[in-house]
Amino acid sequence: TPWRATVLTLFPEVFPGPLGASLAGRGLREGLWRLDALDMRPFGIGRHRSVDDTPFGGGAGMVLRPDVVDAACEAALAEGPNRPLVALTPRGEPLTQAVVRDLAAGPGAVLLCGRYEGVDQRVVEARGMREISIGDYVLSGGETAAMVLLDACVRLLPGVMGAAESAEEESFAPAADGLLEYPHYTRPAEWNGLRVPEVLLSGHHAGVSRWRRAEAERVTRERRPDLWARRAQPTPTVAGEGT
Ligand code: 6GU
Repeated sequence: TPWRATVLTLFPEVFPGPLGASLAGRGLREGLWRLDALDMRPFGIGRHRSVDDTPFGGGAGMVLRPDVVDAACEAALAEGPNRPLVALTPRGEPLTQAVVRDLAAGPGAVLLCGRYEGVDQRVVEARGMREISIGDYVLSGGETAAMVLLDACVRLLPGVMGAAESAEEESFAPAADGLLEYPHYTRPAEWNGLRVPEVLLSGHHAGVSRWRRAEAERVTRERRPDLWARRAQPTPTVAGEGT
């Protein structure tokens, strides 16, 4: 049974969007994972199928009703039980590669896309939803955030990424020691008068490795002092131990 995502949304027509292309799209077509966009509108209340209402206490915008969201959750979990519920919201826990690895290792996820000013907090808590944000900026809705989260998860699933696109040594993978990636170059060796760094043309593998490590460290120090401070420390070794 493949990794299964159900997206709860008022805009089901935007899915799969970019997830239908490239490696994620091929994986979808090959049945390596599954994506269902579940329209919350049919769970709306009354003749107008209302899904939202004005916030208690006043303020701008509209809030998704807890009864509507709860019914949509119930329908999603009936189709694929034992999946974590995720609410995409700018007030959530930051999305990191550790969160992605955790979700990708499970059976899938049910993703609630907020719209308007947000979702009634009671259903978030009653359903034990994990609130997740994709960064410190404001999106008009959770759909694009759900796509980001799914892209990050799906590329870790067995068979989705080819050997050539190995997820092993890139930024944020454990093997990268929490550093940003070194820069990449391809042919031609000179373009518009700009040379590729000579060490990369040398065929000297140890030299290439040292240069890449130094570049990864430099760019991490310059752009991400937060990551640099928390980077993996070299493991102390004892003389004569190991190989
Ligand atoms: Cl998950 N949703 C919205 N609406 N805005 C965001 C976000 C999510 N993450 C960052 N900004």
